[in-house]
Amino acid sequence: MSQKTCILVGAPVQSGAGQPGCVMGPAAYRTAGLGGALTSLGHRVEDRGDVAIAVPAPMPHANDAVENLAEFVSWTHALTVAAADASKDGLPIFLGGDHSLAAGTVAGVAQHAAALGQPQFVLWLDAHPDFHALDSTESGHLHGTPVAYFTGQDGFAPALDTPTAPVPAENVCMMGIRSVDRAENLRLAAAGVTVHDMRAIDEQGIAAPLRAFLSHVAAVNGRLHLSLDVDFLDPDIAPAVGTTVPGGATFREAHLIMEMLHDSGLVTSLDLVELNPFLDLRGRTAKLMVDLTASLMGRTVLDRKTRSY
Ligand code: 4U7
Ligand code: MN
Ligand code: MN
Ligand code: MN
Repeated sequence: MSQKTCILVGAPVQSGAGQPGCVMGPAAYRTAGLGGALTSLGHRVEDRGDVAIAVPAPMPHANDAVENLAEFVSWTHALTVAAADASKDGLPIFLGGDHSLAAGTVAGVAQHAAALGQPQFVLWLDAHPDFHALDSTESGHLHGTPVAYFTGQDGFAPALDTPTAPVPAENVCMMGIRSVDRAENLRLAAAGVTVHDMRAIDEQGIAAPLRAFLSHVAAVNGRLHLSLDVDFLDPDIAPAVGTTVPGGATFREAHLIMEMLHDSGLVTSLDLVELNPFLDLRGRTAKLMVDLTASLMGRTVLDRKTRSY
């Protein structure tokens, strides 16, 4: 097993969500034993603490629904820098925080990939595609926008410039999708994002589409960012999230994805997002997210050498 340096970066962002609680996410992951799980797998762990922003002056927007735009802009700037920086030193694990943080984390890791001359890919595990721009969101909750931002879509200026290294929309693979707004549907198709909705997973399973995506990433020597939204999982096993949608991934589907990702050796950065510990049941969602991270980082039931297939 290859030993990694895991860099924990807390991102206590909740300005992008519709209800408070995600601010407690980084503390919940530490409490659930994320660091210890990684060291017991033989990895080095460096915890950089939590990123912070200064309280910004309010920023109005022509779309009246938009909430907390100034906070979104500040977090995106701060996390882009933190992510580009942490990527130089190891495998960053961003402890969210709501999903608006991925605007910054993905922009930052993609900057690092560009500096290395490698293409950046993103595996987006979520009930939602998070493909709104500031002009199209109806809820105004900016955790519904990060993919549009880091793929360089229109609709963020002048609040935010296009990222310096936008991820090509064709390099984004989504799985678990089961709640898509009309504006997102139109723009996803136009942009060329690969979307495996739950209907496709019901029919094909998770392994075949994932294998196809991973072999493409490997063939072009890509770097792979994994963004894991708690609501990818079925709410029965992962209740601690503000935006539950029935019919999510099962316990084994989720672990199988992590196990296959581990075997691929391709993942170079990770977001753990949307955990709202205020909604959890005795820490079970936080612990499940830690266990999934452990599978991603090499935990197996059997020693590989004793496996018979
Ligand atoms: B999450 C939504 F309308 N699309 O824009 C919106 F369904 O990071 C949900 O994936 C966004 O949890 C969910 O508010 C953002 C809604
Ligand atoms: Mn919301
Ligand atoms: Mn999301
Ligand atoms: Mn979601």
